[in-house]
Amino acid sequence: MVDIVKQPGRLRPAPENFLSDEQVKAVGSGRRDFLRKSFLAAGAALTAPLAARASEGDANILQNPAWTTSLGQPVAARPYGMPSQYESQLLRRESPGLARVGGASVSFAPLQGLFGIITPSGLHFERHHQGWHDIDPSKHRLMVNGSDDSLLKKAKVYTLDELMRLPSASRIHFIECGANTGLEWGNVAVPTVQYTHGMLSCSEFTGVPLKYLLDDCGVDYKKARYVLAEGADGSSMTRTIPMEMVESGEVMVAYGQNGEMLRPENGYPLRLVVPGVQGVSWVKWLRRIEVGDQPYATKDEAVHYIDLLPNGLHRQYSSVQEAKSVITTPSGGQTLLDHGFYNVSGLAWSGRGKIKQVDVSFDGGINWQTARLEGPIQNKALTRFNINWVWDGKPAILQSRAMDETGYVQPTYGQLRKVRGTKSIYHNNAIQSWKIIESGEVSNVQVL
Ligand SMILES: Nc1nc2c(c(=O)[nH]1)N[C@H]1C(S)=C(S)[C@@H](COP(=O)(O)O)O[C@H]1N2
Ligand SMILES: [Mo]
Repeated sequence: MVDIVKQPGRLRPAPENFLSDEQVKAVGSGRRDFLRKSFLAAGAALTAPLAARASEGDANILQNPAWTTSLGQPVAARPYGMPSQYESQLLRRESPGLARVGGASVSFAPLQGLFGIITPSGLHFERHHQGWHDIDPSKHRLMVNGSDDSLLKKAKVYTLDELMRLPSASRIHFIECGANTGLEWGNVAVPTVQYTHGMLSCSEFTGVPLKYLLDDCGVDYKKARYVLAEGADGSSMTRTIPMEMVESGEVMVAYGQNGEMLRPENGYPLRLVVPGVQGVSWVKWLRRIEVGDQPYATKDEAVHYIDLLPNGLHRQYSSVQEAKSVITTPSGGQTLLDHGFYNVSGLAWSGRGKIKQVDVSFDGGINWQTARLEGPIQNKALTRFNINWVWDGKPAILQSRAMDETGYVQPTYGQLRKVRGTKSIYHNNAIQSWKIIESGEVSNVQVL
């Protein structure tokens, strides 16, 4: 066992782990030199000898700060709780240059600052094709109909109150945009895990299994093999979902997220939850479900969310997110301040079920060690892994490799590109590498 007390490692703490607005702009314009310089400047301030820093710590414990001798704030000061003011840099951030219009944009979750598997609702990533709305739930309706009347007995329109009276289920699932890590297909594009993997979140969702509503409308499952989900926003977001997924009971019409109603940015008051499937199918502000006898090939299925293969053909309806993982601590943009012990931590997930094993390499994929998985391990949910590491101060390359319960193993960039080429945008699940140099700086690199 590693002696943690004798070999304490330290990461540069938040908020310095996060990019300033200037740094974000510099990244957007491709100016990597700006980043490097500012991290070096910040590093210089931290070179005080260890002993000096330790005695500072000792002195602090002898002090009597104001909060030990004064009255605190009243319980009613915050009817809705907020994070500490000292955590104000932990924010979802937009990707400059990725979308020109604020409404049709993406914000990335700050994975480098999150623990466990649940994404706080206020830090859930966002992807809107036409901006978000705060819809009055009393005016919102969900219609279930057929593309042809013979596919069901009776089309129905539900109010939110009606839906909330029906038998409900609560389940923890990840949602990942199909374009997550999309910028990295060709080469290293962005510096931090927030931007490489931050179109990923995990919540406990509560709602009605869609199967229940289809049964209620008397759907003929022999003929109706697909459903089309439609959102109420201006993006005409529509996605085909195969009926087997609905029949499994996993697809939900959700109104709850992490114990409260969905946030407006995430589809309040109703969103479809399609476990394991790419985010675009999780239609927000859900207003209509149509059952049909064939896939719909809508604009978001025929033009977008397809994968260009090396032979010039496109993959379509490639919707299940294959096993993937990433080390979140330490990760790009962070700095290791000391040699010694570190808890290396990350996330693994698979759209095909549970995570079975995560292996971690500290030498760019030559040797692998099995990480600890934090249980209970759930179906199609993020799984937190941790592994002990003692940094000896030499350059290292950290990688994680997930395996799911089907036996599928997350590929290297070399393996993935052999099959998929480099021209895709979507569905990049390659092994991520973080390089650590002698100064302790961590950066994004690609290892084939
Ligand atoms: N109605 C509607 N649903 C939508 C979208 C949208 O723009 N409109 N964006 C989709 C995409 S591409 C993704 S990745 C997820 C993002 O969900 P989130 O914003 O809750 O993270 O919602 C999906 N559902
Ligand atoms: Mo997406």
